[in-house]
Amino acid sequence: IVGGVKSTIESQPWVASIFKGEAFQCGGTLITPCWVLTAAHCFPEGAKTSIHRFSVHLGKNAINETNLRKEQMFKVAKLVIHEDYTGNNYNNDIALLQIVDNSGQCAHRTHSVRTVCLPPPQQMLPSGSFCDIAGYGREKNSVYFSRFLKEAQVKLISQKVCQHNDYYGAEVTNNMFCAASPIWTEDACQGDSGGPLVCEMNGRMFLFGVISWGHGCATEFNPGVYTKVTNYNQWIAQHTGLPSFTKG
Ligand code: 4AZ
Repeated sequence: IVGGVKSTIESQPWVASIFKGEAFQCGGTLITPCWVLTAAHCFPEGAKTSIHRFSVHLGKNAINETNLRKEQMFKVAKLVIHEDYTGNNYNNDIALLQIVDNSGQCAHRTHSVRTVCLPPPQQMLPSGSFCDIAGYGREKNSVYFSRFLKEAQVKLISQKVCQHNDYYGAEVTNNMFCAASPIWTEDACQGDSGGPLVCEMNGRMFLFGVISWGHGCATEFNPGVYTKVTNYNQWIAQHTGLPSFTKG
């Protein structure tokens, strides 16, 4: 996350971190005790053959620190990459991980681990709404990843503006939306992908976006691009067994 502030996992308790072996790979979001939503592009070349190499950590404040009293760790029981994901333009950049711990359990709710709500199908907030992004990714266009979880506020940009030629034109499909800070100082960056964009609605936090891509980080006229979660209620329901409309 570029800009923003150091966060704590207690204020974004749905944030998951995905590791491949020892290497931090991507963010994710806990949507049910057994399922984490993330980005398809976190799993190049399918990765289906190597799911045993992945692990998912919940309740983590710092990427290179393990606090066993707070943290919950899982292996990946199942990886579902969207069947229409296209790597050349990141269309349908969404994937699900089914998590299970060594004793066969899913996540249990604590102060540092809890599920986020999913918004109803096709529900979209008006452009100009402020939402939060969170992750352990790069802090600027430098080589450094953040040691701690960070969060930042970004403003939703209308589809019309983001698909304008001054912005991303046709690179942004209707399965994506854009968000940026008004003065281009806060943004998601490399290492944040797969993580959440959450917005408050009626006093609850809802997952509207999966951090997906963008040209650079926090650069003028290059907003962050997010997978539009509300286009995938059916797909999520089908693979997780969640009812397709959850009241939250
Ligand atoms: C990435 O490489 C990435 N500024 C994620 C988000 C953004 C750029 C790059 C948005 O994972």
